[in-house]
Parts: sequence; structure tokens; C-alpha cells
Amino acid sequence: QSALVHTFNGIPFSTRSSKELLHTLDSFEAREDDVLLVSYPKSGTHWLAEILKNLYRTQQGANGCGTVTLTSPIEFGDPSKYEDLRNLPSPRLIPTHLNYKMLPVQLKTKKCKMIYIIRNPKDTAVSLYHYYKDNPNLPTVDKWTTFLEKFLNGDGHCILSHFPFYNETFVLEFSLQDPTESVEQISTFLGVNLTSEQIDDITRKSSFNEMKEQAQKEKVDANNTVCALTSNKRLIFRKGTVGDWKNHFSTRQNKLFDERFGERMNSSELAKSIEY
Ligand code: PPS
Repeated sequence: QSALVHTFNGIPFSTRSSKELLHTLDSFEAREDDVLLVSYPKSGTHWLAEILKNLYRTQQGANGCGTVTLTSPIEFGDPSKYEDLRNLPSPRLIPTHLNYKMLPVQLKTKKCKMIYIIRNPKDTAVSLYHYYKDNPNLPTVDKWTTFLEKFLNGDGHCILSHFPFYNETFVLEFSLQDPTESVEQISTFLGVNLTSEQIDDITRKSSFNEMKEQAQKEKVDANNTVCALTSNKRLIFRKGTVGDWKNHFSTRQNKLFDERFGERMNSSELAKSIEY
């Protein structure tokens, strides 16, 4: 494991400097059939990854080579992982929390498919709060009130800079009303044709309860303290609901959140500066 040695735009990376990080990202060799899973942390990355993994595995049959590449290679700009990525069979499914501007340039020039999962930011804040609280490897957090204040004062680079590329990608909303429909929409977007039985099976496999149960059986990688997709999965499947924010936000906090979020969405220079 490489230590995280510097931060860029508020994100910790394992490269030694911003220059090295940008060079590393630019040297990433994309393939036209790479699929990118883009998300702000705690927006349903694991759910989306499970759906995609199962879609490709089902399409390719039991012996298919569908592979989910874990977040760390791109998210943390770790050059040592690039060799592994080069050796993976296609299609490569690459989850990342990086914003659009920072994505390796070839992913854009080769017009790789991207699926961007969004969630009510209030639920995201609550999920992140609990993740920090429950994870002994992350910095200790204060009370909810203090955490929320910090969250709102953060630069919000991920959420804001992801928004402008809505039209370039498939956007999936974290909504549990009709999960089968979500799976269908994704398969259509990716051009993976499956029967309705297969879609139902994938929906079942990617349900919260099923994923939580599977996570209980997995071994915990105690060495990996940062990358959620490879660390202790038991901490990921907390509640899996929509609207848990209502159990945490006071009326005043809710008003404050709406105001601050609105201001940032409207005034984000980063959001305005994205070029396609
Ligand atoms: S991470 O660490 O950033 O990759 O986390 P991420 O996977 O993006 O988000 C974790 C939250 O998503 C919930 N989750 C699910 N909800 C419903 N169905 C399924 N299958 C599912 N899988 C993950 C998970 O419970 C976290 O939300 P909270 O609100 O904390 O429960």
C-alpha cells in the first residue's frame, strides 16, 4: 500500500506531487469500451458497481471475464496500479470519485461511456457522517451538527464539477422506487441485451439486503483504510434507504443546507469552466 502523501483539490492522492499526479492521469491508456462509474462518495457507488458487474457477467455467461476494476487506480492516481489496469480484459468497469476535469484525458477523447450516480446530497451527508463515525481508520468526527457544518464548508468540488456533464452521460438517480427499471435503463445504455428474467435476477442480486449479506461473508482487508470499494464492506451497507436525512436534520439545518447548496451550485466557477 502506498501512503497518501499529498492532496489535490481536496482529494488525497498517493502520487508525490500535483505535477506527478496530472502526468499520471494523462498517461492512462483508455479503451473505447471502458465504462466509467462516476460518483460523489456515498452516492451508491457499490450498488451501481454490483449492477454493472452482474450485467456483464450475465451477458458473457458463466465463464465471462467481466471485471470490476477497483477505485484506487484512478481515484488516488496511483501509478503502480496502471500496469494492473493494462492487463485487465475488456470491458473494464472503472469506478471513480474524480471530477470531470480531472479524469484522464483519453477517457474523454475516446468517448468512453460514463454512468454518473447521484443521490440527494442530504442523504449523502448523513451516510458520510456515519461512515466516519463507524470506521476506526478514518479521522474521528464530532457531533452531527459539527460534521454538517464542516460538510457545508467544504469545497464540494465533486458534486459541483460533476453536474455539468449531465448530458454526456447516463445519470442514474439513487432511488429505490423501481430498481428493476434502473437496471433496465443501464443495460439499454450499455447495449447489453438481457431477458426480463435476467434483469430480475440482477435486480435481486444488487438489492441492499443481498449485498449486505454478501458483505458479511467477505474477509476484511485491514490494510486498506481508504478505498471504500476494497476496504471493510460491512461498513458500507448501513441503512440503504432514501430520506434518512429527515432523521438527522433539524428545520434550521435543512434551511441552511438548501441555502448553501443553492449558492454553491449557482456560483461554482469550476462548474462553469468545464469544456466538452
Ligand atoms: S462509497 O464508500 O463512497 O463507495 O459508498 P457508496 O457505495 O457510494 O454509498 C454507500 C451508501 O449506499 C448504500 N447502498 C445501497 N442502498 C440501496 N441498495 C443497495 N444495493 C446499496 N448498496 C449500497 C449504503 O447503504 C450507503 O448508504 P447509507 O445511507 O449510509 O446506508
